[in-house]
Amino acid sequence: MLDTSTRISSQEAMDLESRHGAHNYHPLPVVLSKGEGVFLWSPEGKKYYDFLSAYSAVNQGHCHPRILTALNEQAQKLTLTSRAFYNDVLGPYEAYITKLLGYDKVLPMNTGVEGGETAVKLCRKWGYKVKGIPANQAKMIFVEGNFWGRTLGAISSSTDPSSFEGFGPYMPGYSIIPYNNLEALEEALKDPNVAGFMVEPIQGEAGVVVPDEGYLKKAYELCQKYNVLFVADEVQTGLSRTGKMLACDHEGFKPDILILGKALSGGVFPVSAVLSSDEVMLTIQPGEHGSTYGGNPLACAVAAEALQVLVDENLSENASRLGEIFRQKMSELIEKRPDLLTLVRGKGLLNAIVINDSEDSPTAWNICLQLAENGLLAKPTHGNIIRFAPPLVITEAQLEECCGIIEKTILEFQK
Ligand code: IF1
Repeated sequence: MLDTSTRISSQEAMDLESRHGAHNYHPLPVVLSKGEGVFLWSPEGKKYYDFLSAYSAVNQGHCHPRILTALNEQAQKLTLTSRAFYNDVLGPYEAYITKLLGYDKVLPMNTGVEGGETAVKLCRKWGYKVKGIPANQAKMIFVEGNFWGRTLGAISSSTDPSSFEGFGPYMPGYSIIPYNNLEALEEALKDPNVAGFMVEPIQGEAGVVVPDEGYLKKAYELCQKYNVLFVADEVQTGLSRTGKMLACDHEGFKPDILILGKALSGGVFPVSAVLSSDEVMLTIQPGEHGSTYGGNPLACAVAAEALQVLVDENLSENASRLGEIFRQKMSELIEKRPDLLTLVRGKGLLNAIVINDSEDSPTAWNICLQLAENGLLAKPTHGNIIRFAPPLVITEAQLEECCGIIEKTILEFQK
């Protein structure tokens, strides 16, 4: 067992990672040792507000007591059976989540990208067995700027060289069209071999790119018109983050296939889920898809509690209300530093500011370094964009304090 009783220093932690770990990340030089609610602490006790929320995986706040209790209680009983057998937690969880979100069935997986892969496989199976697409001819439509994970299936749809370069050859059967462009979508949908259209309601990694009001609903209606499955990747936008349980709820339609991850476990354990109708879900028969940990009792106990916390603590409403305040404050700040800031955009508590500098400038990174010094953690995405996404349990007073930290940092910042 790792001896964590004697806390190592931040420097020791970074040195150990550099020496013994793959270098597939470039983290901010911040080491974290404890998390609670909206707060994180370094080994030396420096306290931070978390404005990244592990990319929207801790919507419920770090180490939420109810979710930890669910984890600890189930962990004392049974953690994993594999799906070779039934267990007494998966069924109740499946009943709960399908009722809560209004779907016939759920296919439980572990990571967000496994959810995406599952959704693509469901589209293809449905395409062959229900739509009648000729064998191995099924197409998937994705949009420029998408990000749904790091598997070969996911990066094959990417338009970001840092995601796909050097990992070819790529998955065939993909069409990539512009985001937020209904004409391009309708043109692509005319191909009778298209099985599914996968899209993020708001593009997270691309820099919190919010499409035009009505784009999603009209895209869904076009998919219905051409008998194509609309797949919403709500791994990052889902679960109250944008001010509704699902980002698609803002436009009042239900995606044919819904992918959830991240905050589905409140940041406590990798849990993802794909939800859909019987017509779609039952195209996959026993033995045709799954995962060792998919639907394990521990994940189900944690996820059920994590979902209930969203509902009981009205986190969608909190995100919606405080998001308005945040964007208003940022707009006022932009007027004070138009040389540095261009705009703020987002929905609920998924927001970003665009820095008035080139994509490859160090400005956004340097601002984040200064924010960390001032006690607030955020990270740039795509060079000149800083995402701001605190846990949804943040109070108005805490948000005001954080806006003060961001304002102080921006007003003092010199390029
Ligand atoms: C990393 C990015 C965000 C996602 C959406 C599926 C997945 C993700 C919309 C896959 C994952 C994570 C991956 C994580 C950082 C983070 C991220 F910067 F990589 F792109 F949020 F924007 N759909 N996003 O955002 O879920 O398999 O990771 O559980 O370090 O790669 P996953």
